[in-house]
Amino acid sequence: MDQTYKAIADLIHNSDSFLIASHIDADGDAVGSQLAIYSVIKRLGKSAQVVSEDEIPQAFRFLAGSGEVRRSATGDSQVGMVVDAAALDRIGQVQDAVRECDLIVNIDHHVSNVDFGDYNLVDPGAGACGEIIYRLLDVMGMELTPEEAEALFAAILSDTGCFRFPTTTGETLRVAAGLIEAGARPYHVASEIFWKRSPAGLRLLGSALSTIEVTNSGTVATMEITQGMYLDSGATSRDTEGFANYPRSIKDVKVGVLIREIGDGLFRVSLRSSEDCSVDGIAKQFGGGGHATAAGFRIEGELGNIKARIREQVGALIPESGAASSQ
Ligand SMILES: [Mn+2]
Repeated sequence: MDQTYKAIADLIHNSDSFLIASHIDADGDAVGSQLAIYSVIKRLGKSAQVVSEDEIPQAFRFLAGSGEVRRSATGDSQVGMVVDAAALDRIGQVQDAVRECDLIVNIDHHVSNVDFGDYNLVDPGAGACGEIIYRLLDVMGMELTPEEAEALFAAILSDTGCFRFPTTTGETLRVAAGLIEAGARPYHVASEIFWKRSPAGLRLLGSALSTIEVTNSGTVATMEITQGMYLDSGATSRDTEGFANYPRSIKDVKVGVLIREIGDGLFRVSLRSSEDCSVDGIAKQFGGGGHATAAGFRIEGELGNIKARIREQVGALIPESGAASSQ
């Protein structure tokens, strides 16, 4: 893997134009990794564009450069850099522009990554893609600016659930320490991501919490947000950052499910699970992806049916014997 770091570092130094992309349903790791590499490439005097098909969530708009993220690519780029995406189809329409690039660089930490790049820097042991970017920039000999350090810190903080998920390693914390020394402010990043909720967002959380249903002998909890709930609360999908952790936080629940209606009859499902229960396979079955304990997918249909299908799939995963007997 060390050689891959070196090869990508050389490629960046020797190329002129870059298209930087990440997965749809942009999250902190996607945005933070993209913005850090974007900033470094621009500092090297090269041309770069950073593209995210989906809007940058409000929680990550404090990051420097987030206003420069485009919704679609323009012109040709030599190098297509794809970060935090297990496969090219995870980046949405931007994949067409990435495929047009002379070379594709794939930097990721999903165990399900399909090595779609000409260069594949995939480390499933990394807590966040931001961790890999940190090492790459080190190999490139780049000293991070405080803004770049903060983008990577936001990536790691959000993808490790504030250093709580089992993906957090000593190396994760060493990288985080390096980022703080380079100028990242943990309190500032945490406040921007987690403590900027709107009253409307909390009203939405209140009505979402009241939809929680615990099934499968107490091991599965679902929570839902419909279009009507957005209208009633005055909140938007941007206010739902972190909501997926609530159903999973119930005692004895092994899989928490958040179902958000993102269009008429179209839903985005987020799965969160305990360490002994991998949900990435389920997300994959439904055409999505993710990690062992945090995954997601989109699905069309009727809400009741969707919940039934998810409970069935998740139920097959959880051994009944270990389940709690009551809610
Ligand atoms: Mn990630």
